[in-house]
Amino acid sequence: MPANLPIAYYEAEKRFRSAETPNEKVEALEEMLAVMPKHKGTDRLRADIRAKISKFSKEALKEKATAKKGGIYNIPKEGAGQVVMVGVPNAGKSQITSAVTATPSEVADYPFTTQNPHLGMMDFENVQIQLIDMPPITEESARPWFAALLRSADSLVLVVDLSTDPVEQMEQIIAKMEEFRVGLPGTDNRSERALYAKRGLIIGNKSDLDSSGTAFKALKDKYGKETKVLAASAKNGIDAELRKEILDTLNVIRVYTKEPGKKSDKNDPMVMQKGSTVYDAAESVHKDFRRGLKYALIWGSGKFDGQRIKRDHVLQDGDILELHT
Ligand SMILES: Nc1nc2c(ncn2[C@@H]2O[C@H](COP(=O)(O)OP(=O)(O)OP(=O)(O)O)[C@@H](O)[C@H]2O)c(=O)[nH]1
Ligand SMILES: [Mg+2]
Repeated sequence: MPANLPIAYYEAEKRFRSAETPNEKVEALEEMLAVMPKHKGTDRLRADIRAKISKFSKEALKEKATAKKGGIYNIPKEGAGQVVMVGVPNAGKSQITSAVTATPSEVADYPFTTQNPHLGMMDFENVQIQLIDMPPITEESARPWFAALLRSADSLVLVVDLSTDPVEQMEQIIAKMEEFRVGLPGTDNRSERALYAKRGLIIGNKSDLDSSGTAFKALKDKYGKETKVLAASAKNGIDAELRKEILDTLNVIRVYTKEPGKKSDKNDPMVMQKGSTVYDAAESVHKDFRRGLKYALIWGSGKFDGQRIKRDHVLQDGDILELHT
């Protein structure tokens, strides 16, 4: 590194390193070039920077083309929440998505099978959850919208392949997520950069190939303290327990209403944020009910079935309410 570079150079270089898009990188590089003294000692460095500018300009163009083609910076949310599948190539993201939704996503034994986000709805006991199967997080051309989708997701499901060093895959995923400034609890030791803290879950997939469970244990030991780590085999099917865990990443509860003297309709849950009260439930039924609510009876988290409860009572998953207005 040649000596006597001005401070402005180092500042631009710092911006280059933290730039998130090729365009930002090109801008920073151009500035580095502009402020650099021109003499023999900087010849090589200047050539180097020019090469980088050319590389990132091409990338920027490619991103623009992909973005135009896909135009997928924002996918409207549906159902109880939006869950994004994240992983390196071939981990089984599409296989899992296909196993739990009615819209199969292309699965293949070669990497980079999935090129665009693929949407599906997962049903768990009549709650609909939107799953987005993504291209591998390492796919550079997906960059411009990848970050946007991770940031706007309600939760993330990280999928790793237990048959090929899952901890190493996690490290790759985390490094990429950090570039996008997205993090899960316990997966990020440089957490000050993880400005978009997400809820989520880690699935060690292909458990059918991890016969002794050593890969899973290593994964769980390293990442299981703050984020749930579960084993699965998408090939053999995803069970209800795992679907419930995916629902739980959304931090929601299911609440049912009933009419006096009748049974509740279990096919028609209200999905509410954890911590919601009887008031909130009344409002979900009808906006005027919040004010009009006189009293409520509860089956579930009360002391006994049919207990008359306070209107600020915090609801639990599965509660049944009889609202009186
Ligand atoms: N043995 C086994 N193979 C699996 C399992 N899940 C997926 N596979 C296989 O792994 C390969 C990759 O699966 P995909 O679902 O396409 O992987 P992906 O993560 O979507 O891959 P990309 O779209 O390239 O990122 C396919 O050959 C699948 O059949 C599993 O639970 N067990
Ligand atoms: Mg795929």
